Amino acid sequence: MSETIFKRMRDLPSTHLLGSGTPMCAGCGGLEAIHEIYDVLGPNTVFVNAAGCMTLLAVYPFTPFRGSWLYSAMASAPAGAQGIRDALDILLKKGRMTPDEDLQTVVLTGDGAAYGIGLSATSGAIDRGLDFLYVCYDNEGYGNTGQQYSEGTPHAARTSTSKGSRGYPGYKKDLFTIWASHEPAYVATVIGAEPLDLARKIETAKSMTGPRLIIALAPCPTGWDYDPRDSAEIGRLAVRSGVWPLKEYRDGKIMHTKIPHPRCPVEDYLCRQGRFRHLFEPERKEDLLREIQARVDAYWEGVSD
Ligand SMILES: Cc1ncc(C[n+]2csc(CCOP(=O)(O)OP(=O)(O)O)c2C)c(N)n1
Ligand code: SF4
Ligand SMILES: [Mg+2]
Repeated sequence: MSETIFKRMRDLPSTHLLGSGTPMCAGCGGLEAIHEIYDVLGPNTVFVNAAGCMTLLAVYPFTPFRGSWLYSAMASAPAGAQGIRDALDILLKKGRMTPDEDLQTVVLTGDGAAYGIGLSATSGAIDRGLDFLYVCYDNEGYGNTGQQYSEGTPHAARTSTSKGSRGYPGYKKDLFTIWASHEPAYVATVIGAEPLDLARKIETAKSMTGPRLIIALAPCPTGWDYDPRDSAEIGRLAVRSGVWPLKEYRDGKIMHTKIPHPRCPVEDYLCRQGRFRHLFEPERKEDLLREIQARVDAYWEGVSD
């Protein structure tokens, strides 16, 4: 890399992600969320990333971040974070690093790692009270390898491994509740299309210690099959339809941070995405549409705040 590019990188605002050359798809909702999250977290951050789309952000020895980046196997990012946190603590204890030089340890993975392959390592890290922030960008499938279904895939979505006329037969795992049941310091859902809600939650997480977990729904034009320009609108529809509740857990309580009222029909969200086209063509699958709507309605009936 030339001296000029280095200079240009040095002169950019220090909290800004250096994203101009990233090889991500246009309209990537995961990247949008990470941009916004990094703007709040700032440069004193070390990322521990499990294999997935965001791994492409780092091309050794460069990353678009000011801080450091450790690449790990899909199952082990929280274990990597433990090693980093321990090393930082030793340096602090020995006086080889001042407290203001300390780094936030941030795990960054997709849903495949967070909901499935890496869940055991996450559970262990929360149990040990590891001081870390886990950011999951949830594009509801194994995006980097061609959008196979993951445990984050919603019911009836078509994926490259659920191509039948009724899509994925399973149901999206409730990762928020699984994490909250471990009683960590903080858990929140966010989406890049609601940047103020996201920024407030990252500020909250940044001000805390202990295990803190963020799940960002990540509209994915490539895996969800829609025009990249629609990403923000699809994100807003996920919230307005009630499909993606914005909420947080702290001190044993769950609070919704945005209650969509009135909720728009879930269909408004589904019909914008090719992965649900088979619910509308060649004929409407009324039973599936009714079931998906009924599940969302049942969720919100149980919400009192
Ligand atoms: C144990 C293991 N199995 C499979 C892979 C191949 N692989 C690399 S990235 C990826 C997809 C990960 O999905 P997710 O965590 O949702 O991230 P995304 O690709 O959607 O960003 C897979 C299966 C791997 N690296 N390790
Ligand atoms: S496949 Fe989806 S999540 Fe991955 S880079 Fe492309 S838009 Fe982003
Ligand atoms: Mg994924």
